[in-house]
Amino acid sequence: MKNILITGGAGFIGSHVVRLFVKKYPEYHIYNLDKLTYAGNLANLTDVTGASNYTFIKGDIVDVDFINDLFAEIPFDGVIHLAAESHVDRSITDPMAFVMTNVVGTCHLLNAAKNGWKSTGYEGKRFYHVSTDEVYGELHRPEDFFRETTPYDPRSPYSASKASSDHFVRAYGNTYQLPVVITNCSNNYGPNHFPEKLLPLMIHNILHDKPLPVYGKGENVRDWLFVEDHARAIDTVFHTGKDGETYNIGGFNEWKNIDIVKLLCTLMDRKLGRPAGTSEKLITYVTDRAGHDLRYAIDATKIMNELGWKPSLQFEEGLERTVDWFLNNPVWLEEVTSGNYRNYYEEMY
Ligand code: NAD
Ligand code: TDX
Repeated sequence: MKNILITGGAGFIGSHVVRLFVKKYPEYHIYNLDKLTYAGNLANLTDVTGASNYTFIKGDIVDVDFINDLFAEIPFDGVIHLAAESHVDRSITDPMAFVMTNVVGTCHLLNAAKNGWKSTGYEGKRFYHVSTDEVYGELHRPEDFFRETTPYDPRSPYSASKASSDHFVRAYGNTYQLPVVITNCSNNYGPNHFPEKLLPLMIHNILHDKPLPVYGKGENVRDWLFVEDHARAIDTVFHTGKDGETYNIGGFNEWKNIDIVKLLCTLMDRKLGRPAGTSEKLITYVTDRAGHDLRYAIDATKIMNELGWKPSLQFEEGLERTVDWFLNNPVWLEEVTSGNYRNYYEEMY
């Protein structure tokens, strides 16, 4: 039995990774460590909660004593680190929370793994850091893509904190030979996406006939990947990626924000049986995000060629599955948008 620590497993992407690993690997014991911030939700994991190879641990990666005690208590064979503050807009209003969790928290985990694995040696161990394409900055020319060799140029407090954590992970690999691997992925979408992010926020607002706030002119471009495809990529890299390597993950699926919102409006009208054009009327252009990156686009050739991963879903199918999930889970959506979410929304929009 191998003990695998997944951090941030109650969040959007982490919950899909936990589910995949608990179900696919009965020979692993999966420990899900999560602080349960506003973004962490155990309702994302009801189908695995009772599994015999799954344990949830509530805790904060910034709490160094807690992390060291945990590594002393449980001999982890692998760490898949997803816990983070993940929303760019929140990083603009409260950057220090991002420094603490994304930078300091990551370093606590690196130290605990380094020290904990010292006695047994690094053979068979792996520290996998899940990161983002935003560390590479923004693109301007259509022919340009982010590659693993693209220099870092983070431009928001969020991306600066993730870039910093990436640097620390690589530094521990180089200095202490810690067996690390990093992936940088583009925008995910799918079930359990927290409705502060573009697509679930728009779905929620369409359902409530509220304005659809498009930042600036809606010209910014993102590359979208279905969250289960990201979870599969994490599985692939965790098991077959090479120590010290970086792999970019993306969907080869670029959309201007205004175009993706309009596509979503059309789909929602069809699903809700409303006349065509109803949802689009809710689109409202609002003040742009400060320092808003223009375009992200990942070249995922390396992971495709070297590890054989590729996206499995066409975007239209993934979007439809996403919308169906939100329509079939109104209680989940209602619960996460009550309480503090309302205060956040009122301050933001
Ligand atoms: P999320 O915000 O939905 O989930 C983050 C999880 O981390 C939550 O469950 C939260 O409770 C937990 N957490 C936060 N601070 C913690 C702390 N101090 N200690 C322990 N747990 C803590 O985020 P997500 O969208 O699922 O992203 C997961 C990871 O993937 C992040 O590292 C993010 O940078 C990266 N990523 C996200 C995307 C995307 O499109 N969402 C794309 C590429 C990379
Ligand atoms: O209300 C909105 N209106 C709007 O126009 C929101 C919430 C967003 N936007 C725009 C900003 C971006 O150009 O839509 C685009 C997507 O925004 P987000 O969903 O906030 O994602 P983004 O900022 O691109 O970052 C996401 O992808 C990379 C995740 O939040 C990060 O965690 C991940 O690393």
